[in-house]
Amino acid sequence: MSKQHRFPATDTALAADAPPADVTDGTLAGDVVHGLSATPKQLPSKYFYDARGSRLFERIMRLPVYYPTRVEARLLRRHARALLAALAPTGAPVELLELGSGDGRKTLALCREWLKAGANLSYRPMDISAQALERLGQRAARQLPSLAVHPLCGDYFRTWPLPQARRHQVALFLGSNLGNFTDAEAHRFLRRVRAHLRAGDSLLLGLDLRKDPRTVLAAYDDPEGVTAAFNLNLLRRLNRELGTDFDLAGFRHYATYCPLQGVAHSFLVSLRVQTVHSRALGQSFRFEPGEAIHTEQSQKYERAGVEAMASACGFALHAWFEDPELPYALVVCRARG
Ligand code: AVI
Repeated sequence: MSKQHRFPATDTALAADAPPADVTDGTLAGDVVHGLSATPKQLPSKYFYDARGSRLFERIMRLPVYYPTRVEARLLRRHARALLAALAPTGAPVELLELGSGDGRKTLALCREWLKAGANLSYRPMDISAQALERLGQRAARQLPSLAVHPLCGDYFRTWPLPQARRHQVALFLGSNLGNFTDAEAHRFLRRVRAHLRAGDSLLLGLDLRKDPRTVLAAYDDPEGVTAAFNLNLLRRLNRELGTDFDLAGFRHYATYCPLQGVAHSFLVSLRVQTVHSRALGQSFRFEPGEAIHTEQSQKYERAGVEAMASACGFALHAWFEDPELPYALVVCRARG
């Protein structure tokens, strides 16, 4: 699964005095020079998802301790019809736009239910991975031949199609992907989504909620070490693409969860003093023993905060579907006029 939406992973609390992440030119080289020269050091989580990283993320989603994927799929199954009623209340034909669809497995199951309920549906999965869209197209043709699927490959906001006169736009942003943004980035992202919708159109967000801190922490520190491999793969990628000489054995995955802020953080911690050199950048970076690179944040939400964020970005919170066992929410937002 590709993750074009991942902005550089900075955290306002961690890097209060660091310049905003978008001061870089947005390239891997620019982001790495900026991030490894900053205090504390940081690397954008969007770079997790090379081919190996995407495969590792697929494995994470199947881990027993990684509950978000499972719980979200359960909510989509349980509330498929109620979601349709909340997202498209007028019964008008629906243009379903999924931001970061990957191979669309969960969404196709939702589409099946909506078609059974008589919805007039057109599905536009958006992703930067042409491969994932290809797989999605094949799966859709096999499982739901009557569904009109129009994949869009590239940046969401560049490929977003013009709204069609009689179609209600329903945007999906699932997987608690919003949680990998800082607050400011999440607001900017939602405002951009709002700008592409008309008043009355809808947005469905899948958001992980605050819960027992031990449950959250376990999801980011699995005993099989898949999350550790996923995190360390970032350094492997830099070795390949920027000619760095990171010794992966010299760094360890470390995850934390702060129940006050509701944020899980992932780090790569240097186990000794070491200097890493990049051939491509012509630059070296020194690490002290115990020095951390911040690689990801995963925000866990609460309803009041989601309501305020939606409202600040031009949406009204319209419906909330929450799992009774493991707090996770499907949030229906309506674009305000
Ligand atoms: C993609 N994203 C929502 C995942 C998360 O939970 O933050 C990425 C992830 N990182 C470690 N495990 C999963």
